[in-house]
Amino acid sequence: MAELTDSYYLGFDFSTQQLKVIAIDGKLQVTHQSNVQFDSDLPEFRTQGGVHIHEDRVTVTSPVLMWVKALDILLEKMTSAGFDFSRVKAVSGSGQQHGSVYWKKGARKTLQCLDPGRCLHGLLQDCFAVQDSPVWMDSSTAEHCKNLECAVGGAQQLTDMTGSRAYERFTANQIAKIYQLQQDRYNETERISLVSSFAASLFLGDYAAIDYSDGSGMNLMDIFSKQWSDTCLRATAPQLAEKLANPKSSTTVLGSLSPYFVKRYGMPEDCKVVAFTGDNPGSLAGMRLREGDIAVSLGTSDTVFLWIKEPRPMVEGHIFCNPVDCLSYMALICYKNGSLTRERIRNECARGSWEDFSTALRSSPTGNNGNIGIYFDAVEITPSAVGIYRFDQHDRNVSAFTPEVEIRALVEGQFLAKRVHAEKLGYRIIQGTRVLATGGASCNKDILQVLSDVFNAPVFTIDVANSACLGCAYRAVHGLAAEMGMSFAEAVNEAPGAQLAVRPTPGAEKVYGPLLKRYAYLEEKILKQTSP
Ligand code: XUL
Repeated sequence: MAELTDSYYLGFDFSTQQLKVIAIDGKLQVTHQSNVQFDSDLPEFRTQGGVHIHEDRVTVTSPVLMWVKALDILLEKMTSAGFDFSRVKAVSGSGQQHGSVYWKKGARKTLQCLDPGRCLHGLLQDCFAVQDSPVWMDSSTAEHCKNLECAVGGAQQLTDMTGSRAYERFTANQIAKIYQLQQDRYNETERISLVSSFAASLFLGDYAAIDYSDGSGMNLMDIFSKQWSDTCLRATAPQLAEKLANPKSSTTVLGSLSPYFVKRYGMPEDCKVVAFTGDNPGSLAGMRLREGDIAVSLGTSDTVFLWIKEPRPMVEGHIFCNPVDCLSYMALICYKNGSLTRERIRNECARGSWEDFSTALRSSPTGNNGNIGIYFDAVEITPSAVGIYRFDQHDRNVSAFTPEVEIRALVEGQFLAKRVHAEKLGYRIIQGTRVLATGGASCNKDILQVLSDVFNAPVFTIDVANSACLGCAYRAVHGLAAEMGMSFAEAVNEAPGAQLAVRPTPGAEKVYGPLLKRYAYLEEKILKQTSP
């Protein structure tokens, strides 16, 4: 027992606006947390929200040295707070997905012999060929996306192989842009890292491999063979395979910690570095999603995370390799019309009151007497469409619903869409499936009841503040356990669980079965009518 509470595991999260750390002990209890805010703690880099939005409005970058300096500050803060580094058994972490870091020729040597008397920021000043790293908010690479899709035979072909069609923020397209516009910098580059593998490299004192899960967000990796696709590499930039090196499983122990941290912070020599991954994969670990589970985050935008065994990549949505089980996959689906649309309908149909909104849900029948509504106030991501569409039980267009019908149509429509899209990607509800709900609207039981009824599964709520960071502390624990053959679920079994919120209403399945089919049909119909 003493061994369990005596050991610490660290999870770092290099996110867009801040660097965070969570320490847990061997009983998976959080013992320490800290963070560094880029804008306020590092004002010299003049970022807003951790990024620089360039004059063209579409180029978005972050200074790579800001991330390095943030790590110096965070570790100093932990020292001042009395954190006992000597007990740390393993570290892991996550980074905002898709962003890329360009290490200059010779940087590997520098990483391998860091002087513990100096800060990382000073030591790594000259290690980057590109100072301003492109990040996920960048949308300047439309032309490179077209080229990449063309090179592999189209959007669906690229999706079939890499799990996603070409996206502007995805790393291949960012690398292609750097090669095209800054060829000298590209040629000076010895290694290209993702934000996650860059951060792991700092701890390892050597270049860290890109992990399969974050590597799936690049439009470069074949998610089935887990190797770089030659066609994608060639279409992106020359000599790319050697600049990326081979990806590795997300649960890999990459090696022992760099002597720099042993000497400077008193961390143990045998402390291990477990592969870092993307923040969304990190969150899946933090939520402890299991096979058959679905997590629904109901925020400004709605996001769905799925655990999938046999994925069917579609041009809408992303399939990534699963960060905690290398035989599985995870899918991510993003919706733009989330809370803002729910608030608009609440304002228009429930006098701005969530209570009245809930009353309307409780007093209207499951299945809304066959009425279906599709509400895309802003151009939706999944699917790409805009406008408000209402249908009666015979699929006839209607121009308005009563307020009560409108409220239920919105909530049912949003959840029917999520189930239809999830199943298109290969998701299946199985015995024991849980729906994990998070985000603002997850505190409304009447909304959760509809969610539970549409998925015919119990809904649990979880606190996901810092889920990526916590998930990576769990992954640090699992990295060591995996070497002894233990699964992630077994390794983190003792962690605090999710709270049961609601169970499906008996009979709901019968009502929603036909509605799911109709929703899929009606969405297709809208897309056909509105596509140019
Ligand atoms: C996912 C994505 C964002 C970033 C944010 O595809 O682009 O969620 O990972 O950190």
